[in-house]
Amino acid sequence: MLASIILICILQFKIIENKESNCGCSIDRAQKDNYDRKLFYNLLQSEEGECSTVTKVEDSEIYEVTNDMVLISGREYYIGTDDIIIKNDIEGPEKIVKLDSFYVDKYEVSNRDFSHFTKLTNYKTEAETFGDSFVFALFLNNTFRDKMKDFRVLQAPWWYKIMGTDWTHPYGPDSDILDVMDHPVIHVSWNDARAYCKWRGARLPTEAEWEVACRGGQRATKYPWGDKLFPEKKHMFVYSIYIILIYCVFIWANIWQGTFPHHNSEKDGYIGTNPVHLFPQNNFGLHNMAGNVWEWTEDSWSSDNPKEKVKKGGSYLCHRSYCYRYRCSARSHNTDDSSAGNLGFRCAKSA
Ligand SMILES: [Ca+2]
Ligand SMILES: [Ca+2]
Repeated sequence: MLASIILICILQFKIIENKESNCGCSIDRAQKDNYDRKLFYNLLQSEEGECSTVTKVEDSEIYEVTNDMVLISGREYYIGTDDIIIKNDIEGPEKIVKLDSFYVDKYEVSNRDFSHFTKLTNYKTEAETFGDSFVFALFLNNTFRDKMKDFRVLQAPWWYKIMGTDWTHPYGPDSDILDVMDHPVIHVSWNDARAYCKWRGARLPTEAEWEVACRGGQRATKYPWGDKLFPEKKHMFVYSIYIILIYCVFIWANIWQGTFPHHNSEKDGYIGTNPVHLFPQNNFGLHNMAGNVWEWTEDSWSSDNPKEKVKKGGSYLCHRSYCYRYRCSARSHNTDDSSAGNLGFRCAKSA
């Protein structure tokens, strides 16, 4: 029995091992008006070659699409919440929606799958076209961060607009994705995400579809797995004359632990993104609906501004103190051409 209990805990630990109020919620391309590209390049050149090496994915690598889709039956579902936490986000009230049957990706779209798309179509993302995207402060070295301080987002100074950042260079021009091919693709805009899904014969999920998928068939639960963030399970057994208790903590999602934005304790094992197949699946078999990366949906935030698109699920930068949005009913938005290091997507398809 002791061996069984230890095995349970080891398996849970393996899951963890293997496996933001603004957390990137307001950054958008509209801020490019204040962006001094000449200054950026002068600063970059003064780095004595640092951040100047461009590493690309080898052309010879051809990847298969590895995402699977899960069928969710059409019927009436509850979405939204009466337990509203962020009022300005219009999280509630709870309401009934009637959905037709649809498929949704089991995983967030990975770098591997997105690279398959770009190799076959020569698709160029908006971050590649604009020539920049937003990188979180902790992923820049101190010297470079200091030089780039004028390129911070005013309302969220932990975001830096860095030239040469795109999905293959997620942390600036000297970074690459060779070791993170199974992590979610980031620095992709709503338009990029739509193009990818269309290529696969799919589409982005509507907000209602995404939220139903997140809840895994449950009603009014905060998270894809229930109401408690990281549930504990107690195992008791008798060894010799002793009664021994072992506590195993179930970690379900990659969010921010510690004090945002300066200290991340990495209790869940990750300071940045995690591989798309890690952390437990919900009742529908879907991984990382909460946390890891925000996910684009098809819907506009409001009819007044159709360019603002709804994103769901929160990210590895979300902390309860600042961006308690890793809940199924939580929502935020960005313009359709925005990209950032914590924003990805998954596809859906009508059944
Ligand atoms: Ca984390
Ligand atoms: Ca996610």
